[in-house]
Amino acid sequence: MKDLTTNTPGAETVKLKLAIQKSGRLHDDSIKLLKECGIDISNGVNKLKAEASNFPIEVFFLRDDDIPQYVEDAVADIGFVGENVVYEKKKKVDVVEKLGFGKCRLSLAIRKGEEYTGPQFLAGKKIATSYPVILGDYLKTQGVSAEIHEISGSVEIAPGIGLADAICDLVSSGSTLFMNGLKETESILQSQAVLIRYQQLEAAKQQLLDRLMFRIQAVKKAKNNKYVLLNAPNAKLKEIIGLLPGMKSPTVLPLAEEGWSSVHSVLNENDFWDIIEQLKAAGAQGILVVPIEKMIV
Ligand code: PRT
Ligand code: ZN
Repeated sequence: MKDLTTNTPGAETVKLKLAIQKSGRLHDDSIKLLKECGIDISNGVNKLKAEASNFPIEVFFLRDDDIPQYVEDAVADIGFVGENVVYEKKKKVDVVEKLGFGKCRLSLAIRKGEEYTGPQFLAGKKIATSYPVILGDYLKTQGVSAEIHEISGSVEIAPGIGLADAICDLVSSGSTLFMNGLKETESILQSQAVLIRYQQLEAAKQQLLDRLMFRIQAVKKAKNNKYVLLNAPNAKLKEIIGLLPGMKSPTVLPLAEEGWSSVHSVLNENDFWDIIEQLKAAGAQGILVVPIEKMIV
């Protein structure tokens, strides 16, 4: 296949334009992900834009709310932004990949002392939110008619100052709700940072995006897996190997001590503890668990 990203002398260099949050909750993790993908950003004097020294990518620093619009308009080719913002803005962009950070949920909450009787509780009530579109869609699907009061910040104080009966806001630990005397009643959207793409991306840029996606997926896979080394008595080897999934099959090496082998494998974070317990019970010893930096399968 012809490499469309190789630039001929004199021709303009093809670069992927990526929009990330300028400052806020997603900024550091966005930079960290790029770094884990081997992309170094030198954010020099010009804080609006930065170039990568070792990958054809240009990074724009923007407010998260503006990122979907910039990507729809092809001012940026791709962006890292919360799903909550993507679904609220309803711009024409493709959601390509969940990035595994910025996790939160968009929830409804009411005063702690009140008894929640289901979505109908909200009928005729005033709900304060920065997410009128997502909330409006939710109320519609529930067949509930309520008044949506849009505010841009400090939504959680609205019931306390008599501005609203309920709120619909992002929650992660729940402590903001708790501190404001509120309780979560329904979670209407699970959200995390995603990679979005301009819908008519040209071939040369898509090829760059494919290279970036290859790296992002390797980083994500590595985070979800652990490398495990253990010692097994040969008599138990078959049983122990049977417990291990591995990338293909586990590596088995003889130990210096007669009758023992060293077994190496990769375990998924989700069933990690279950399998470790079973391995111990089956006679495995000296179990070492090592983080994986990149995983290419
Ligand atoms: O300046 P800019 O417009 O770019 O930033 P912003 O102030 O709009 O956004 P920012 O940085 O606060 O959040 C950016 C993104 O982070 C959001 O769009 C979400 O996708 C994601 N995210 C993850 C969160 C939270 N967790 C979160 N907890 N965004 C906001 N919060 C707020 C929430 O609004 C509430 O005030 O944190 C409070 C609740 O947190 P807990 O832990 O007390 O429950
Ligand atoms: Zn914002």
